[in-house]
Amino acid sequence: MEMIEEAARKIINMEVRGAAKIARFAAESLLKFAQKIDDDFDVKIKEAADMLLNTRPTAVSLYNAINYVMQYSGRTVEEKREDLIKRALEFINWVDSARREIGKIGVRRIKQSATILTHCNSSAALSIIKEAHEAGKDIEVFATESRPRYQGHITVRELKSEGIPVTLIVDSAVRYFMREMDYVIVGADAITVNGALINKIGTSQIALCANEFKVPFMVAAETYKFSPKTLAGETVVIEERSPREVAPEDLLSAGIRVRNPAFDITPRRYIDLIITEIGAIPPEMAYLVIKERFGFRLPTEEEIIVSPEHYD
Ligand code: RUB
Repeated sequence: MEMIEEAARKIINMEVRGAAKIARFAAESLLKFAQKIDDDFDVKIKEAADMLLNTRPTAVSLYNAINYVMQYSGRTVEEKREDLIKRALEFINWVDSARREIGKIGVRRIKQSATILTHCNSSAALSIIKEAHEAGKDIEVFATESRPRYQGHITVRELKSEGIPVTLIVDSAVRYFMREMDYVIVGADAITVNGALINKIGTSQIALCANEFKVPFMVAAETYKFSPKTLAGETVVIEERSPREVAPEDLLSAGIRVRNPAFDITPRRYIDLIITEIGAIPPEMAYLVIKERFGFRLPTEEEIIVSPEHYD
């Protein structure tokens, strides 16, 4: 279990972050752990799954990854292990192929010469941008810092290393630059049944601003980011992280109250298109994606409950 505790720690402290990477890492961790179980397979793997599930509450990808891998079957420990490993590998392949597919579909929406604004660090959004660059399009990117964790720094390094011209801006400069943008492309932590997007805090302000300037707002989201729990009436839990990520110790010890939500909700009316690996769809189609991907079966009570709070 030490190995799973270590994996959970890496997700909590954001050494592994971003919805796709978290989901892939969880599937990989369960696979490695399963290889080591000698007896009581069901009990031990369930304990590991629960521990991973309780790391970050907003990323529906984590929940979908774990549910996918945990639907293994078999009579003996060997059979169960084999099936779980097969399922984990299938999920990992889903993550990798979906990202590539999103790039190929998304690139068709990008004109020959374009300036694109992105927020945070999304592997799916960057897949479209990189694909456009590789296709010989004249692409320039503006990336927000994405306070308080500065994932924008990861984005600018990543794009620079691909030879894509990129400019870093503070989050509050979005409206100042919006008139120069041709598209906004962001990733997703979750898509709800009513087509709303849950993504890095600040995304909804950017969407409002894009709407004001009539700049198309596109979301790159693999289908495993769509939330079957919302079909059952659940809302997506918004993770609130430690005040220490935002304010220095002297402010905190002076009793200043800090709120630090990590994600926000963008209603579907501000979203032009969601680019998934099964096609570019309007947000109104979210229900159909959930139905196609996860079936009609509503999640059971046990599958729904995750303990939401996670402070450091
Ligand atoms: C990451 C974030 C990303 C989505 C999508 O937040 O909001 O936009 O997870 O990323 P955090 P990807 O850094 O807090 O995990 O497309 O790579 O799944």
